[in-house]
Amino acid sequence: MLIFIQKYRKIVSCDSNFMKMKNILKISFIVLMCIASVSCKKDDSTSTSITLRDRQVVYDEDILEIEDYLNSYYLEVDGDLNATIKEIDNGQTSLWDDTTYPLQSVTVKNDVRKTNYVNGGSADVVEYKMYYIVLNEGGGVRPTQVDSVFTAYKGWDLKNNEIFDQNNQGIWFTYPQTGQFDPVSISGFRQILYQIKTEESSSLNGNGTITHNNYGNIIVFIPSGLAYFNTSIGGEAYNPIAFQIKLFQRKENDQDRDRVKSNYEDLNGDNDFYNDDSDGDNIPNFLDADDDNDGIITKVEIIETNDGNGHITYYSFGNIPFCSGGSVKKHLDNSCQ
Ligand SMILES: [Ca+2]
Ligand SMILES: [Ca+2]
Ligand SMILES: [Ca+2]
Ligand SMILES: [Ca+2]
Repeated sequence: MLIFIQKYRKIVSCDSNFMKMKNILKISFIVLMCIASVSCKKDDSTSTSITLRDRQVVYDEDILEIEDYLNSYYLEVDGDLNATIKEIDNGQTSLWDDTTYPLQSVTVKNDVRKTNYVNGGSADVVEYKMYYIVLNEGGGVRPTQVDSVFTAYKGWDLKNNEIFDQNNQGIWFTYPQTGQFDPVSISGFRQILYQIKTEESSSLNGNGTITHNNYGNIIVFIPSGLAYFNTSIGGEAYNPIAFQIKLFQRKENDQDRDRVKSNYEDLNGDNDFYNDDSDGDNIPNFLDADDDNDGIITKVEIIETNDGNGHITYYSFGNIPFCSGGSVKKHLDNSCQ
């Protein structure tokens, strides 16, 4: 696995947009490798330069570095709300004290998973604080964790304040990863998008470019434990980083293809899609094609009409009926089909 990391480092030194894009795409693999074991390093002499460190200790350092940065740098934005952050040299107002674009924060857990099962979470117990600045909330919809999102972005490290990753056109990310090559963003990147909304509209220009209107635009400061941790992507290992993210579009998914959109399968509404498992079979509802484990797949249980000639309609989620005398929708109740 370490060989993969070493090769990968060479890849990200390339300068094409595609290769830059790879920086955040494959991070789920890398974080998993970080979590996996120090034993990964035994047979690879090139890995000895990076020691696997305790995540809480690293976070405690990272958050101090981030707060120092926020007090030492200030924000400039151009007419398109492209951000440039510079070191204070003449009394400018720090990011920490900026009232035009006020600093906010949210505390999250690392959502990288070892598997897509209910109990597949990583062993990372750190409560990560992420500071963020909303440049524009956006006029569209707020994405959920399991939607695909189309984003442009710019990433830079806080130690040198140098850009290491940029995509101006936009790229789709999908989480969780259900295919080996699905693009997945880092945990801190995807978890901040809930704070903004997608574009209000977009239009195709004559030259083939797309103009996005009133999209969500955010800057987030990410501890390394929610980013590249012990890899050297983004400068050095264990460095906190920042991203400016422009959220253009989202796409609702139906990961288990049961005709219930995944974003309706967070039954308790806590934005954690892995703790909703109606039948207790360890497969969360949004990945479970038979949510109540009664042997009839959900897609069949929610048929509204079927004329026998292949013309089938399905209930919208809100209209799926309950079983007689039941208290949950019938596809979640194994006492009836
Ligand atoms: Ca579904
Ligand atoms: Ca939930
Ligand atoms: Ca289940
Ligand atoms: Ca069923």
